[in-house]
Amino acid sequence: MKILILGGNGYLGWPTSLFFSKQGHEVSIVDNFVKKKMELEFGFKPLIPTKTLHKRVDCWNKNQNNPINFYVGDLLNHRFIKDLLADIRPEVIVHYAEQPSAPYSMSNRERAIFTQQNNVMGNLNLLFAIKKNCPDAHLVKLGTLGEYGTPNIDIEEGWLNVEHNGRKDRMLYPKKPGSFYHLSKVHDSANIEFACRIWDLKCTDLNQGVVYGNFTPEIDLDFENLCTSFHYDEVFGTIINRFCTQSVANYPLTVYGTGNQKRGYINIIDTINCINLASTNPPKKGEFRVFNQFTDFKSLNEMAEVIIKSSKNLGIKAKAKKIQNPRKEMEEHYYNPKNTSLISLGLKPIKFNENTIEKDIKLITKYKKNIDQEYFMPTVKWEI
Ligand code: USQ
Repeated sequence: MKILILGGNGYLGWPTSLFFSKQGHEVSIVDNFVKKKMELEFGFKPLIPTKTLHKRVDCWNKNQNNPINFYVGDLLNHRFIKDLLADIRPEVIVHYAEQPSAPYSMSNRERAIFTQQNNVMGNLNLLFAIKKNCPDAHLVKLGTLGEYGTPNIDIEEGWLNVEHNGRKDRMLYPKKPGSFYHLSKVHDSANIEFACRIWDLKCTDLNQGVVYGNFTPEIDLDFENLCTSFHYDEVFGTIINRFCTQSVANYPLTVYGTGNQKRGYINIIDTINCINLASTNPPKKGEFRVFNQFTDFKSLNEMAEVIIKSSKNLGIKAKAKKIQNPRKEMEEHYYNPKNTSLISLGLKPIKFNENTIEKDIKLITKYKKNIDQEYFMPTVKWEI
């Protein structure tokens, strides 16, 4: 397949590109490096030093016989993406190129607006470019499980059968997201569903849970030269990656509020397996297909427990500490999201447990001297 990875320099985009190249597909990457600027705004650095995209692509292309191409460009530049799609004519477009952080979007007005402009407008430009230059391409879009929020009913995969006053219809599942970032993905989903319905495009919207992990089989071929960006700070670091890093630093795991919030999780290797399953099993023309992409769901306290046990097995004495929740979110709630679609396509989930997390903790330990404890306590608050 000809695959275009948008946001191919990111935590997920880079390992996804390596995976597809290794499988023999023709891979092109696009990135505008805006994440670097966002990191610099806060002064945060990833834990593990990464080579520039140029160096990583060079290293990969020298050692593999299936080169990756890369382009520097911004989805906000409609002409750029339109011309690129005309040149490449991809069959699959994996879209990761969005501002990915909830705290970033909640830190001030400018960043809330940047998040929605960047994500929603970039995605719209992409939809127009697909319609014009490759209407048969399959758009695989990274959405988020957080689009649904924590409703008091079961969470279906994107759609809900509704009966109202004796009549029935299939509607987009009602959304109750928890940040301007999560909202940007809700807006994307609505725009994509509309484009599928009106223009006959085809899309898989992947409502993904919180990702954890710092290696994939392809990265492991040459970790030092190929590793991906791993954050543990309060803005870009996700919960499991933060907890594992805190444990290595002998810093109490920062559980926000009661810790009874439940979230869906997925290992970085399974993210890529899911993208692969979606890409190789495309929907039909005009279909807006939604998969919930997580393998496990747990409360933050349960998750902290697993990390504490795993750390103990490695001789690290970790503990959790409940701190005031900087976010406005439900801490006691019903949670039952479905995830049967990807499993029925063949996903064999990596279970989140003491053993799987051990390798992550060991790897973090190798970079212990880079940990900056000032990144741990949250300063971004939902109530400004
Ligand atoms: N949390 C803590 N302690 C911390 C950091 C976070 O208790 O030190 C809590 C948060 O309050 C929240 C949960 O952990 O209840 C998850 O927070 P997170 O920062 O790991 O995840 P979130 O902000 O929801 O966003 C992340 C990714 C985002 C993705 C989303 C999937 O940054 O790109 O869309 O996970 S989901 O959470 O399912 O919406």
